[in-house]
Amino acid sequence: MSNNKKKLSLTARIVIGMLAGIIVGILLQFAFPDSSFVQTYLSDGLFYVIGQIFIASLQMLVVPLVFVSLVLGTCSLSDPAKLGRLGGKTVGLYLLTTALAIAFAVFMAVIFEPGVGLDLATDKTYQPGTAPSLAEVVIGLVPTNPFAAFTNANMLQVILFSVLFGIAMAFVGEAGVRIKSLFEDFNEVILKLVLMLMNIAPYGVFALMAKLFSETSFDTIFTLAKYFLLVLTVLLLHGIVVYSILLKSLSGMNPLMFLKKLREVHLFAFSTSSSNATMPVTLETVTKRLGVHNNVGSFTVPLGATINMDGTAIMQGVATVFIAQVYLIDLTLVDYLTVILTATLASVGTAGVPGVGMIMLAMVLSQVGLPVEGIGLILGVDRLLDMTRTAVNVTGDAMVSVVVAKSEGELDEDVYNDPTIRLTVR
Ligand code: DAS
Repeated sequence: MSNNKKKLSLTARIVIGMLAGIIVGILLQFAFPDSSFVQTYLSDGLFYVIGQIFIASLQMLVVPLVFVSLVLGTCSLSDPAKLGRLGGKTVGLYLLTTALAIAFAVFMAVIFEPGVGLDLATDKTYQPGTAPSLAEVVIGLVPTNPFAAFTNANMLQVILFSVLFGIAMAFVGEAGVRIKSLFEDFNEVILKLVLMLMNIAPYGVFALMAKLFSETSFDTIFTLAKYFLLVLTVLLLHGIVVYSILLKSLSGMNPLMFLKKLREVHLFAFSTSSSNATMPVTLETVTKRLGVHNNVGSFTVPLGATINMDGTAIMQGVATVFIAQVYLIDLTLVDYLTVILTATLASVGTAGVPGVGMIMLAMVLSQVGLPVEGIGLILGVDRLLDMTRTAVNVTGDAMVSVVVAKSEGELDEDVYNDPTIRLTVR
């Protein structure tokens, strides 16, 4: 064997891990149906443990990575006015794309009527969690105790504290320069840790997929096929077509190169169903492969993982219309506008973790007087949809990062257009 056997790329190894996990999961489900051994020792045993260790290892890095990169990014900004402009553009684009996403989803659900003619008795009652109100989100931005914010991974508070810390550092002269140099070294170590941990991704992805596909009841998917396929279609149209149009028209950058370089990010988001867990990979990709300077990416990516959830908004748009149709409730135009506004604002206050879309959906449904227990109808297929909508969520974060960086002259277009730049996971 030649000793320079080309090592499979990380993407290839993750894809292989994913496909193997799906095949093993399906085989276990059909070869050993209702097997307590498989459920106890594999689905809830080995696969669960490996999968959770993989996700935890990624989440372990989120708070230190966001703090260090955001402090560095903020203190490097030439003038604080630029920070205000950066924040305004970023938040504005995030809210705009989310509102666009859910309006598109509501329109498609009204046209294709996924819930019409379905007689779905709801035996599942759903006790939703509660998403915070907008006022609570705004008040909650300010950490009364930064250490508690770090301990609890309260990302909006971590982001605000990091930005303020970075701004202050820029005004303390020599001390700030010394601290910045320390943070630069710390940042290198954290990013190296991210790349090292990506080596376990194929195994973690295998375990997550094997568990999921050994438990997913495919008959639920067939019953809800129209709903499932409609959400999937709108997610793919928004994630590929709409984002490509927005990227090209707002930044002039090549959408194909963008989507090609986001492959690892998509695989992480798809397998973890968590924007937060994927964030280290998103940040590494946006800065190192798409050429977004760290003082932009370190702000837009963590913020996006928390407040930008276009994929989630799409699910909520279709689910709301679906549930109204199943319960034979006619929604008015004002109801639809309320759904669009509520879902857009609800996405601001919730972290990017698995299943958070369902919690926010309960809030959206109650705003328009729809039965919240209708969520029980779609829970069975939500996990598979969560994977895809998380991939759309993080794509939106990366797209806005490129657009904002380009508009601020903080995009290295040579890096963006260089197809050979990869994530070196050594
Ligand atoms: N899983 C969420 C995320 O991490 C999305 C969702 O639940 O809708 O973005």
